[in-house]
Amino acid sequence: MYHANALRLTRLESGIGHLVFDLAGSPVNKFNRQTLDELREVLALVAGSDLRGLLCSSAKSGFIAGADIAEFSSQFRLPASELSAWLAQSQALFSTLAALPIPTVSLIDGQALGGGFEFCLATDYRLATRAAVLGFPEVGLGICPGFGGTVRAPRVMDTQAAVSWIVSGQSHTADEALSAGAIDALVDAQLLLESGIEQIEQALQQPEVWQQGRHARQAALTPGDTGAAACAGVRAALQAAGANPNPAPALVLQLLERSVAVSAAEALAQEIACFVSLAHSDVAASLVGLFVADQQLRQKTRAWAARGKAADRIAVLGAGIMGGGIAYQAALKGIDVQMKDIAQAGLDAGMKEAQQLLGRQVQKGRLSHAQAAEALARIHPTLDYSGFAEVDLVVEAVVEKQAVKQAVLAEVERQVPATAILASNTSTISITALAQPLQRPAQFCGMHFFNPVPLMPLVEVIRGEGSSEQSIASTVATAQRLGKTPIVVRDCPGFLVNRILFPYFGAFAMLLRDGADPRAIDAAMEAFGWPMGPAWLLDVVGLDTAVHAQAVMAQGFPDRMQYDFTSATQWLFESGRLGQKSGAGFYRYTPDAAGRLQKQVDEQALALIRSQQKASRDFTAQEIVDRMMLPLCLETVRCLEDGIVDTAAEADMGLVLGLGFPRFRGGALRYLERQGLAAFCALADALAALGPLYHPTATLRAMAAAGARFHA
Ligand code: T1G
Repeated sequence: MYHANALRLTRLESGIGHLVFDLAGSPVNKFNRQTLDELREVLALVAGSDLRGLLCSSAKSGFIAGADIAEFSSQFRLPASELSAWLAQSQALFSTLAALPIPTVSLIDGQALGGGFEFCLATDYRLATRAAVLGFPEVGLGICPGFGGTVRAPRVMDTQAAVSWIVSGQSHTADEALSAGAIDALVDAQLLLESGIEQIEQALQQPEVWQQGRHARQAALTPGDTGAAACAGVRAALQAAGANPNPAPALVLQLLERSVAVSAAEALAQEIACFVSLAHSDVAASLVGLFVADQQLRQKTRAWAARGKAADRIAVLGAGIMGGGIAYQAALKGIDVQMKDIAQAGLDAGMKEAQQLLGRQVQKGRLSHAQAAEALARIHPTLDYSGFAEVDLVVEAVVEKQAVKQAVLAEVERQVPATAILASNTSTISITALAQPLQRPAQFCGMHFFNPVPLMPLVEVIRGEGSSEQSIASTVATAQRLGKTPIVVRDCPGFLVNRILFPYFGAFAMLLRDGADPRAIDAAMEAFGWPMGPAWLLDVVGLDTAVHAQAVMAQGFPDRMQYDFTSATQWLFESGRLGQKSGAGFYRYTPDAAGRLQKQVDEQALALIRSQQKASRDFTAQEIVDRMMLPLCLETVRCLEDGIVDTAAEADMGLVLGLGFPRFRGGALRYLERQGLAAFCALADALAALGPLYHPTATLRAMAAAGARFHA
């Protein structure tokens, strides 16, 4: 009856229509403009036909992934009137579906999220397989459902569950959906179509039951009943969770509190107003921007990985925290690992680290005891090079000293097959410099993991001057196989993430020099959205590591990273404070009953810092944020200009994944862009006396003058 790019409609023998979603050229079905246009045509066709009922299903592994998020960035820049009109049109479409004069059934196998779930809610019945995943992820994008979800869900499902699903943004299994009343029945995948036909026949035999359901979904939920009570429960939970920089959960809850008490028609209009105000927020722009950036990054990664070959067998040199973590990660993903160290004690520590990490997976129910034992057996500790003749990739994770790394790399190069790739897990040292003593520099690159390896998703894959495309492609493929998100960057001291982090630490050092209290700096930066402030972060990194890395950065970028004063980090380090690892740094750390380190104020450290300050001085939170964020953002700009990273999207993703840059701010370049490039340069000029870390580049000034942007 209908066959276009996204939708097909066929007439089954029984006179029932079967609508199939199958968007050409896309791995998922989504409501992009074209699909919505086709849906309009199909519904008009159905309304004018003699079909007895309508079944809706998907030809892909998922049902429908919602509205097309890739279209949001441009849509959300539309003025309120145009954005409202788009939503009103889509809502009207779903209302047309809900009002068809025949029974309608969604057959859900796989994900039905956001607009995809809203579609299902507009049909009379929902049958799902065990593979179904349902939910409203919109708040995670800083918005709320916009195709009638806030109106239909509380009227179709258990109201409290509906409110909680919408406000939390979480996805739910088919079983959860059944108990929440989000689906009518769980059905075997092979019987889905047949069950749908039965459901329609049943509705046609009992039209009053079928019609009654529709009528109930148009009404207000009576005040004082489940509607208000449901919202009250969720409000208490939301308040208990504390302040959230993302306004969407609180605003959508406010919307629901109002809209459950009015008619469906009125509630739909209220939903549009809420959606538009959220869509115009900075947070939505950031979160949607990150979704698109992630999509772009994944496309690049796929292209790289397709040209390479993931390692089947790897070796790790150095069984410290990083080496042990990398070995664990590889073993977890089914890869055999030789873990070499020069000391038995090192190997024991590395094995203990892996064992503990696997034990935690068992505790959390993610691995069985047998699976954990199998993974552990994949790690082969060794003091010599046994097994190295069979490896595809060696990750060097020995002490962060150029001469030591060079010697170790030159030695291991003689032990591995000529086809093997060597990768250094250095965090700062130039890959080109490390390649100097190697016979096969083309097969050498950087592979920088972040600590703790199992939790941090980012791996920087670093191209030295001599690294071949093939080595980079295979290292990307291996990082992917390890379950990580690789970003390919060009070589320089610190690469992308640490090159940007160290100017931030430089800003911190200057604030302390100028009289600030480290606790005030941490408080301001945590309020800004960082998971931990810079003093706390330095304690986690280790003050010895930070001092050492700072020296490497100063040598690499003496013009702006060589300081003419001694930093507080250096003072503390010299007084024997190494951060968390020694129990004291900027703060003091004592383990609680569960062995987790608790951070406490350390008067001794504060006294030491004060003794180096000319005078203490209060800075406002805004002053602190400006002084801390400017060098970080400007270094990100320089990395982009120097070609260390290819795109603004990758730079921002790198900071979010590698440093925990607050997601709701979208990354350094988006944050900079939000302030306006000209305003940002003016702020930098006002702080220019602090030194070259605060000086905008000529290109940034030119972009500001031309009104250019980093992100489309
Ligand atoms: N829009 C655009 N692209 C999407 C998409 C979407 N909604 N969902 C998936 N993709 C792309 C994805 O980027 C990837 O692209 C490819 O499809 C395969 O995805 C008005 C406001 C559905 C659980 O937030 O959670 O509806 O890498 O590799 O692991 O109320 O994708 O091939 O270029 O992730 O099987 C709400 C987001 C929108 C769902 C599938 N919906 N997607 O996971 O495959 S807002 C979402 C997901 C909305 C209305 C509102 C997952 C998935 P590429 P994948 P997967």
